[in-house]
Amino acid sequence: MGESGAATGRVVIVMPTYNERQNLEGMASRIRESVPDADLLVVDDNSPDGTGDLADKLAEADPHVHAMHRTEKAGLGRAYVAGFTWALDGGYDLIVEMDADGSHRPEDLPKLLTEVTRADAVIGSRYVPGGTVVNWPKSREILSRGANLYNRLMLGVRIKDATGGFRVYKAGTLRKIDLNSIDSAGYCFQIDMTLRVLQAGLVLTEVPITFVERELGASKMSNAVIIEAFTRVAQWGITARLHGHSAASVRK
Ligand SMILES: Nc1nc2c(ncn2[C@@H]2O[C@H](COP(=O)(O)OP(=O)(O)OP(=O)(O)O)[C@@H](O)[C@H]2O)c(=O)[nH]1
Ligand SMILES: [Mg+2]
Repeated sequence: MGESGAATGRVVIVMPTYNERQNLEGMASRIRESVPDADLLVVDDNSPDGTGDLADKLAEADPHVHAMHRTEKAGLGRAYVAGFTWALDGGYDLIVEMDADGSHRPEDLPKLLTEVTRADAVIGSRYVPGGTVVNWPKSREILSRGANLYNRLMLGVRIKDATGGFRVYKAGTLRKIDLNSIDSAGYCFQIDMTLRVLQAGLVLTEVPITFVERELGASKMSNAVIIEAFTRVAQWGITARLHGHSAASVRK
């Protein structure tokens, strides 16, 4: 990241998309401006709105942009595992997770990439001092804050925003995690990854971000996604307690 003065090494931003045609081009150009040396991998699940075709066009026009096409909507977790595997095979040093809907601001990338020099992974956090959420209805904020409180109580994680999806992982961090055993489809994937990093005894830090509610396109949040997270967190939490420790403690 010569220009930004942030971390060194090859950086790739992995961005899962499903029906994000209205958001993708603007996000791609903001990313290219904010971190000019970084690459962007769009992981599209055959979006009916043509997001995948647009990703191909952007990739043709710019060697820093890559498009991966998957056959059907299988959840953001599976898209990320495919993208991470591609990134590790490609020899990238830093792998970024980022939504395509504008909630994660590309202008915050240099800050996250600087922070990861002091950690094994970094979460862009809405809930540490200085973090904010813009344009959320109260009900949405209550759901997110409630989910994070539930995670802390159930799992024993001290992380304030374990569901946050704006992150940077060092390649070595992802190599220590068995990506193929991950079976969380929705935002539960973020909690799953948080636990796996902590269980590996790695350093996971949070930096404040401003999270902006999407202005274009539709949210993929659903009851099924909420229920997946709720039941899995309960399973992880209770199983660990039965073994006499918290789910977030280091595996011996
Ligand atoms: N490839 C792929 N991407 C997905 C899938 N589901 C969601 N995404 C992408 O993952 C990112 C986050 O999805 P959102 O719809 O914004 O869901 P969210 O951020 O959890 O929920 P909101 O707070 O309501 O926006 C976006 O870039 C989506 O396009 C999926 O099944 N496959
Ligand atoms: Mg979103």
